[in-house]
Amino acid sequence: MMNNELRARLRHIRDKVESGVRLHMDDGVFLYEPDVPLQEVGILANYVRERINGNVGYYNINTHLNPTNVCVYRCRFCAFRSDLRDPKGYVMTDEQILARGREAVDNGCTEMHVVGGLHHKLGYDWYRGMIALLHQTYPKLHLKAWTAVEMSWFEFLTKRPLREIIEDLREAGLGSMPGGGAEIFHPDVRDQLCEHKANSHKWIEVHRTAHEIGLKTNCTMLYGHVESAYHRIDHLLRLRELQDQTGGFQTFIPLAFHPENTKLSGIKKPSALMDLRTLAICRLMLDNVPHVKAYWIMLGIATAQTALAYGADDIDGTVRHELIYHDAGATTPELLTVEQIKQLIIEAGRDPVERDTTYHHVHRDPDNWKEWTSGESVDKNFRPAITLEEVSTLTV
Ligand code: V47
Repeated sequence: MMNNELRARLRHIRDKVESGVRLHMDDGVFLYEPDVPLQEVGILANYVRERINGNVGYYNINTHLNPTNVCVYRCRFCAFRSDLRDPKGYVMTDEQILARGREAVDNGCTEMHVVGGLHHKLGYDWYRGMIALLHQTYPKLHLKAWTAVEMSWFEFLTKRPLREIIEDLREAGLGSMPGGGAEIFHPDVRDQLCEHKANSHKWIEVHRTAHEIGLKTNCTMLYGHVESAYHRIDHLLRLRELQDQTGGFQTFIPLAFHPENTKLSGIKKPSALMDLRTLAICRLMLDNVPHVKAYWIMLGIATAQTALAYGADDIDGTVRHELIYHDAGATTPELLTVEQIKQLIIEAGRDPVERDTTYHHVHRDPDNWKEWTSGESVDKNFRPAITLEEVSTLTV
């Protein structure tokens, strides 16, 4: 039951959301209180989601490539990584990588999501070479590749400035960057999860640099492990601040922790209710990011469908060869057909729209489905929320 004080605070937040006014740290932490009904948070997030994205549910046709799982870091939440001499460790050959590209193109994919481990013995040229090889062979396939953690590793390997490295990768064929490696920025939590890898300042610096040279990127948050509501909102506010400055994030993906086969396997996986609440709060706090993705691989299909009414407007893609979540116990399929993904969006009451990686409409040739072109941006009318200070300067 909500008491009067809770009701009044929620009404205040509702007023702000309905007037397009920005929420603050305290608002976000408050919305995580278990006494605040999930449905109320969901209704607010859905209001924002429909204001920004109408009734559309976006998807893409994509594949994953994890060229190596060998990694110098030992992040406690990761079930995918391998030590150098572990029998589980692998490094893909050029032939295997090209075969994945061929399979992607033959199946109508517009995007390949490329991330992996930071291999002890492989140099920057191996990582760059793979992008060049894929791009030269399959120039239409968008390469969304290398997280900020990998970019920071390349900086360490090459001793070159970040900007130069990202420009060099773009020249080789990099199309955009995924949002991984963000985890939770606050050092109290980050130091418990992955103390050695790129810290929050480095993650932000990499994305800022990418945005400055005109490369779009995504952003994520890994939740449901050792963090509190405060740490989650702090994370979102750091992303929001960068987005205010650059506008380079296109979508945010909240990632629910999957504990199986990790060093944190004693922790219980977040419930569907926590997944929906987190998604909704993220939609409300990140008022300047046009899209929020309910990644079906990680949430499961039923929760991803429900999430389309709790703030999400995108459910990622058909996906092939996903390993990071499946190694950590995900029981979702590794692939949905285009018909299945469209059907699950329709069942959720939304209109399915295929988009490319940078959120342009995809038009397919009706006589040859694998042939496609990108059309106009889906975000041409996007306007972020405004601050209370800005409201006071508006003339009526
Ligand atoms: O950074 C790793 C997370 C991320 C586990 O940009 C785990 O479009 C839960 O970033 N349980 C990689 N999460 C995945 C990622 C992503 C996924 C889909 C789309 C996009 C995009 C980006 O996965 C890692 C980490 O935060 N992760 N292990 C685990 N056991």
